[in-house]
Amino acid sequence: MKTISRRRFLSTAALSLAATRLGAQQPPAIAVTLAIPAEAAGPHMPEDFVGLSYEVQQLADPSFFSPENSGLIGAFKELSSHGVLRLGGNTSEFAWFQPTPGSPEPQHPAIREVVGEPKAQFYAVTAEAVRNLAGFLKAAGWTCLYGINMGTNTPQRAAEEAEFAAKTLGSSLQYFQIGNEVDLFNRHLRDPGTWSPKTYLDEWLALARAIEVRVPGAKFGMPDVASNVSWLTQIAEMWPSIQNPPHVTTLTHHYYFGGPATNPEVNIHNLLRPATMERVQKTADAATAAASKVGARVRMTEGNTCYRGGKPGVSDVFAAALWSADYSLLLASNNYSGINLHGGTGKSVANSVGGFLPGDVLLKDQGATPEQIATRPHPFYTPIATFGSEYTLEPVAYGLKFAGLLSGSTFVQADLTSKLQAAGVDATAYAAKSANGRISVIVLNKDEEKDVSVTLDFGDGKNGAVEAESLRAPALDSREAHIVRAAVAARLKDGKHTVVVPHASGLRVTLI
Ligand code: BDP
Repeated sequence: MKTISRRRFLSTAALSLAATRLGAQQPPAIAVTLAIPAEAAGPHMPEDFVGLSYEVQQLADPSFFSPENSGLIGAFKELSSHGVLRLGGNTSEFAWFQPTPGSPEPQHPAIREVVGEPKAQFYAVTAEAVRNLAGFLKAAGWTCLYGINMGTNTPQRAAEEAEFAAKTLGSSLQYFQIGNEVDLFNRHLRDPGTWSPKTYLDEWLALARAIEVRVPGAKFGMPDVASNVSWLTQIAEMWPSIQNPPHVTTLTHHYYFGGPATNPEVNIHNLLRPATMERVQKTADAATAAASKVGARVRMTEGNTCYRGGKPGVSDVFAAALWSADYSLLLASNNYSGINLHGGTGKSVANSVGGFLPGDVLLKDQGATPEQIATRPHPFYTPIATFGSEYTLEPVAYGLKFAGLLSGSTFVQADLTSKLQAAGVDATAYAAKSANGRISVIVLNKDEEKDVSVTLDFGDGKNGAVEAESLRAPALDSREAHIVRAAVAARLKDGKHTVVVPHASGLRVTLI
């Protein structure tokens, strides 16, 4: 499962930035018993929960998402046999649809240039790129959330593109997203004096209605805010006043733990500590309450560890795997329909944030050579990295894949995490039952030092065999991650099973 070559690993390990150094002396494992109820009455984690997010600008090269790009198709399949590709990002506001070769570029409105936001570099999304995307999705077995420009578009052009995308993508299209991070449009795309959830909704409705005319029954996800989830609440409040509202299946928001790379608060310790997920839980509470008002589900459609392209030593190391596993399962257990971790090529993401990646500046300031910098993925947070013609799964992708082991299962409602944390270990746990009735428990021990000995109590008289897989790496700051079959006792004893989950590792135990 290892995807990073030894040479690359050794050279990047020497560059490791994180302060995590594990002491030679290990404290004894903390013992915790978790009672696992047999009833699965919680949310269902969809089969296609796992997803990735890419910039629309990625479509400017029609050979990237193409049925010919077998390396990328292989990497997608390795991550998930049926995931969801979301196309959006800051660059989506500068795309214009070119239905036939040579059809003229439209007039674009003037926009303000702001540090950290993309420059007004307009580019064409051609019919060929959309056709290739359709072939790519079919080959990978993935579906797509198709992002349409809102920042610099017209209803007529949006509808023309949507019609072509709907016809070309067919059943591979889940829904349209119009506009990216609209809560930040006041920065560079709209008048900060008037921009609000209300003016957004009016504009969005004009675009969605135009699309509905040409794509009857079109489905939408919205509003794709960067972080201001109160927009979801306000939209849900306004929703009943809309006559014949367009079919919104999903309320969406983004999430980055912190940023940019130069921010010292973006470090492994802060990423993994319980307070990080407590804040995630608050957002989830607000978002799911809004979604239930409009009869939709929530999806986290773009996110990662560190905005503006990620941070070397945090975003591209094993800590990010434990973070993504935990983050994914926390949202799944809150009834999210899925998540899309952002990534892609260095160029597309650099363009999305104003032309360069702050993580590169950080590495240069720390004295890294160009060769050393080249051993890092670009962008630093990307789940699938491009090294030459090779596509490799990064640690953050392994965490997502590990969480995906519960896809298709229904959560058992038990507050396992608070039991672990009350015992003084920075660990979380989730239990779910698969369609064929098998119970799995995932324990994520994010603690930098403490091992935890977990006794899973499945109830008296419960009998059965056990199998397990672990998510691990030599250290939190390793540029690698592994999902491997773990050696555990094969059978339950009196309905109980005790496993040690070492610090900085994850374990899945399934009763078979
Ligand atoms: C989001 C944008 C995306 C960027 C990302 C980042 O939607 O285009 O690539 O942040 O800052 O705000 O890394």
